[in-house]
Amino acid sequence: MAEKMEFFHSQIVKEFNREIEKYHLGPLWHAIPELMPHEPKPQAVAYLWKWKTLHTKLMEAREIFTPDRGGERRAIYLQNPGLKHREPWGWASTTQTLYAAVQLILPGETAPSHRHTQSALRFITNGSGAYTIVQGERIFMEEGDYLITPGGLWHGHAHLGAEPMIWMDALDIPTLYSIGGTFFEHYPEKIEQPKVPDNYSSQRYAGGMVRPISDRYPKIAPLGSYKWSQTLAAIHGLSQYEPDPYDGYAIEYINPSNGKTANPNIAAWMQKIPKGFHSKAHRHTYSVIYQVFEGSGCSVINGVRFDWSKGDYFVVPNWAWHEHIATEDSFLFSVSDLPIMEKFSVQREEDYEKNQGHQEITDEFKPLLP
Ligand code: GTQ
Repeated sequence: MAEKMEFFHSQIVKEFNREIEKYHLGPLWHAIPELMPHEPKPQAVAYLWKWKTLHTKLMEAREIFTPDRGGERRAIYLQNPGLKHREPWGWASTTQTLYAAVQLILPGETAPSHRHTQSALRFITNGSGAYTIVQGERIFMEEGDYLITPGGLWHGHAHLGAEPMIWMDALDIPTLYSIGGTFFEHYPEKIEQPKVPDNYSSQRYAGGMVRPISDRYPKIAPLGSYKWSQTLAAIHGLSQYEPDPYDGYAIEYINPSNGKTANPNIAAWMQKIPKGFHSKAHRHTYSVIYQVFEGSGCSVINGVRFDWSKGDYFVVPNWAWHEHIATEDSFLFSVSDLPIMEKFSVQREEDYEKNQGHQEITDEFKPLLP
């Protein structure tokens, strides 16, 4: 070992490392521990954003940015402090692979139609009365609904209701950015016009897990929105039985024509953590962004306690130990890069075995200064 250290710190090695830099070359012997560690060393950090901050900043943005003036959406994204060094704009990375934002649309506003290679999803947290139009289908949005816009589909939004509406966006922006797969196009008109009846896909799938016979062969996004009433019914059905030790009563949104995740690159779950439930800790290679839809409690992430309540967002980075505790009946919406990890065959999970599956709490979360 000492011999190895001597080698790395010897003058001749250091000089050579510097010398080859001039030719845009790099020494593997120096880089390998950082590039290929024994297990994932996430650059994203565990973090939490309070609803009060998000709401205040969105309200301040009401006049700063309007879709009419800027031609885009009024969305503010959650920048992971550990990934800020990514240029430009921190790659808008909430985790290493995913972007999450809060979006505000006011009555009368229109967010123009566009399409891109990034997959998008929305989870409606506040208000109703706006629709999103995806490939000619107007889908009206209500609190608790989950909506998808897989890559390549036209989508725009307009608000016909009377109250401001806020939702969560999640996209695979950092992944597409890093693999060089970004394409983006504006729709020729401001917003696409309807081509099928309103809420067409959720009516076609009103029965839940039964599909129209014409959807026998897998289709991209045969169902554009998953209504809260159905999600809640599924959770109530589950919650008569034993909870999952790690996640309480959790369901995954799937594509009803092929059984896979609703959005090909991004998994989405809704979970109920009943009052008093304390989950066991585990870790996995996928990272998760949570939105606290209802309730309050805390999550312990790598020994640090993150207290959360309604409206907050928090991130569990990849390979981080985590467990949840609810002080009231709580509903957590979450998105993860599980399908990406599966595509690269790196999905792994590990139980926390010490101390009956519970971590020792060594600290509590405090926001980082910029
Ligand atoms: O609403 O279509 O937060 O295209 C980022 C990119 C939202 C959207 C975002 C988008 C959208």
